[in-house]
Amino acid sequence: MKISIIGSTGSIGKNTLKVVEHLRNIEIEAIAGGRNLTLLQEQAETFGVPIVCTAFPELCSELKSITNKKVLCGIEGLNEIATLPCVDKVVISSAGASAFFPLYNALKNKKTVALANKESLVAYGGILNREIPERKIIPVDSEHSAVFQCLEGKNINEVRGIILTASGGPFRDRNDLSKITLDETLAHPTWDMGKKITVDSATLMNKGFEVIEAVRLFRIPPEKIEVVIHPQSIIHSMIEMIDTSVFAQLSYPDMKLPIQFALTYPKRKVSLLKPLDFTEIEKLEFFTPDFEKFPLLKLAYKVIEKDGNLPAILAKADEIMVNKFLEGKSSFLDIQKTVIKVVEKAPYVKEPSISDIQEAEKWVEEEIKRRE
Ligand code: MN3
Repeated sequence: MKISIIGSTGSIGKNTLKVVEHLRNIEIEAIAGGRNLTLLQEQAETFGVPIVCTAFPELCSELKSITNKKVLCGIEGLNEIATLPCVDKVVISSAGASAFFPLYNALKNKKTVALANKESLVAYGGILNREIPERKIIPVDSEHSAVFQCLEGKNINEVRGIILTASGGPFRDRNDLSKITLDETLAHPTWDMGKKITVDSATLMNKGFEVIEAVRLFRIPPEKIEVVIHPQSIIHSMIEMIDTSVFAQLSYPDMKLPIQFALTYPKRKVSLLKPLDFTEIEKLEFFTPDFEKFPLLKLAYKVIEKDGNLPAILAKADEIMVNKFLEGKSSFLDIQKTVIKVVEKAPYVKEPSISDIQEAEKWVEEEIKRRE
């Protein structure tokens, strides 16, 4: 099988390469990254990848100067990598809503996409479902991979609901969130992830996005999706059938498993994970999320209920505020305060086009600047 990877230098991208190395039967035709050109070049050498691409056009000549591979650049480069005729599967693991165009083009060209990027589904998932109803997306996000695996062989009409699990983040047991520092936030307990998603896990915004992702991926209404806090992160999500039977997918928390399943699907292969030892785990706990303390989760439900351009507005507002928090320019609580206000004030479009979504994102940028 031949694949291309958009976002090979990020956290999921690096794990994808480990899985490719382990599986042995996959050829990588192209990889794309951002600013880490040295790593991109090293990856291309190690895996014998003929085409490399940086998402930043201004880095094009620098990339050309350090590699003898074919070099592509910018959004055109990403789109080309997403639609290479010889490629069967495209892994999209870059961050941010800019992954949308490669995703859209890959699906239009009937590629199967192993998707780890959330923002593109949250912001543009409604458009994808409307315009490319037959789209083939295999989720890489661990919760959605779990649901996808549980749904195999089931009739969606016999599913009563989806139960998404959440680790609860580092502040689950903290009452006062006003003095939280960046360092505390980035010390996430169970999963090893990028910075943006680590902050989103601490605010539970990540779980809110995942509710929206589930609505998009499985075409199921939000009221059928429940979030349960499960600190051990062993159950990665569940589905409940109309007869009350519940199916769950369990493993140690390691992104290499959902990545591998997305690559080998519909087959399974021996993985790099060690088998679950239930006596070592001892206990699996479950709690109701605190919607008052983490209002962004509640907001995500409201937003997907109304849908339209609101999920895109939510995602953009959160992206900007999390970046400000990472740069030390705003507090932890500012993230939720500002995001809530921006979403409340947003001009609502019920059935947005691609340009409506882009306009909404621009509006968010300007609105947050006005508030500074
Ligand atoms: Mn997840």
